[in-house]
Amino acid sequence: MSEAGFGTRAIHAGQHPDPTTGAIMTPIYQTATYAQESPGVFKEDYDYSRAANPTRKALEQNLASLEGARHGLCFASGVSAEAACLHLLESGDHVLLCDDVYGGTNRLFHRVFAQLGIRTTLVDMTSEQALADAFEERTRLVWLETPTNPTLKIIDIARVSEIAHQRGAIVCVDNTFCSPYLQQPLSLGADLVCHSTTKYIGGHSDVIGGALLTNSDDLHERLKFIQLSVGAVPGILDCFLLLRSTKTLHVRMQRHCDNAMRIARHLEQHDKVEWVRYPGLESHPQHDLAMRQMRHGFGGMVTIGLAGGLDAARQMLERVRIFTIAESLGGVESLIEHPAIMTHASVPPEQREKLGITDGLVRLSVGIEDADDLIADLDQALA
Ligand code: P1T
Repeated sequence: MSEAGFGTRAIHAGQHPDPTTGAIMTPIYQTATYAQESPGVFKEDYDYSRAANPTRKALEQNLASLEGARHGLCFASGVSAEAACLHLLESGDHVLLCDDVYGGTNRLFHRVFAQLGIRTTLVDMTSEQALADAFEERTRLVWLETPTNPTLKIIDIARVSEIAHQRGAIVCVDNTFCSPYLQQPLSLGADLVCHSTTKYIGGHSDVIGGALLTNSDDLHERLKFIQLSVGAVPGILDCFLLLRSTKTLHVRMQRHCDNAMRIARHLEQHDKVEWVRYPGLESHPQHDLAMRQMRHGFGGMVTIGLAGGLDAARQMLERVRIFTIAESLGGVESLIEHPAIMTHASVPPEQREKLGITDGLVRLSVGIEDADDLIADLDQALA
C-alpha cells in the first residue's frame, strides 16, 4: 500500500474487510476490554482499549500512511496530542515555539507545561538567524506550524530541521492547516507531525481529535507509553468517523484550495479590504517557499485585514449568511472568525500586537460550497 497514490491510500490504508463478516467498513469495536483465554494470554495487543483498539488502530495506520510515516498514534484532541509530545521532556528542558500558533497551543506551552519546569521561547521562524540565536543548551524540541495561525506565514521545514538537528533538538510540525495532502513534513526532515484531526482530516466539524505521526521507532515507543499512561485516547465512534472522513480528504482539500484561491484573488481587489494574506498569492512574502514546500494547492485558510478595524470586522461577521461565525476550521462549511476576540484571545495583547493580530484581522476557513455563492456572501457582508 505504501507505493499507492494518496487517494488510494486515503481509502484503503490500514483497513481490511472484517475477518468475521467481510464487512468492508472497519467495524466500531465499541469495547473497553477483551476476553483473555488464560491470564495474560490475549489476541495481538488487545488486552484493554486504552492500550489498543482495532478501530483506533485502523485510523492510526491510515493516518501514518497518509503522512508517509511508519507509526501513528491518535488522541482525544489536537491539544492532547501536543501534550503527549511535551511529556517527552523533563523539567529544565527548553522548547522553541514558532511565534504565531493557535492560541490554545500557546496557552498549553506557557501556562501548563511551564508549571512543570519546561521553558518556552517564542521565535519568528521565518528568520533563520532568529532561530539559530534562540537555541539554549537544554533546547530539546522545536515546534512549528506552517502556514501559521492566523497570519499564514510560511516556515521552511527543511531548513528548520537542519538547524535543529545540528543542535540536537527534534522538530515537530503541526500540519493541521495543510493536512498530509498538501504538505508532508517528515519527508522534509521533521521528526514528528502533529494534527488536530478536528480540522481537515475530520472535515465535517463533528469530531474533536488529534494525532502524532513519526518514522522514529524510539519516539513512537515513548509516545505510545505516554498515550497508554496518560490516557487521552479518542472514543471509538470518533475513530470510525475519522476513518470515513479520510476517504475523501484528497477530494475535499482540492476544492478547499480552489475556492480559497478564488476568494483570495477576489478580496485582493476589494476596496474595503486593506490586505489579503494567502500563500497562493504572488503578493505573499513567502510565496516561492510555499510553491516549493506545499503541493496540489495552498489550503483553505485566508486571512484579511479590514480598513475599518474592529467596527468593520464586527459588521462583516454579523452580516455573513453562508459563512458562520465560529472557532475552528477545515470543515466542509465555510467559517469566519475574529482571532483577537476568539481563537487567539488567550494570547497576551502585546504579543498579538507584535504578530499583527489586529482588531481589523478576520480569518476565513473556506469550505467546499460553490465559490460564486461564497464570494457573493462576502461581498454583501462587506458592502
Ligand atoms: O481543538 P483541538 O483538536 O484540540 O486542536 C487544537 C489545535 C491544534 N493545532 C492547530 C493548528 C489548531 O488550529 C488547533 C485548534 N484550532 C482552532 C480551534 C482554531 O480555530 O484555530
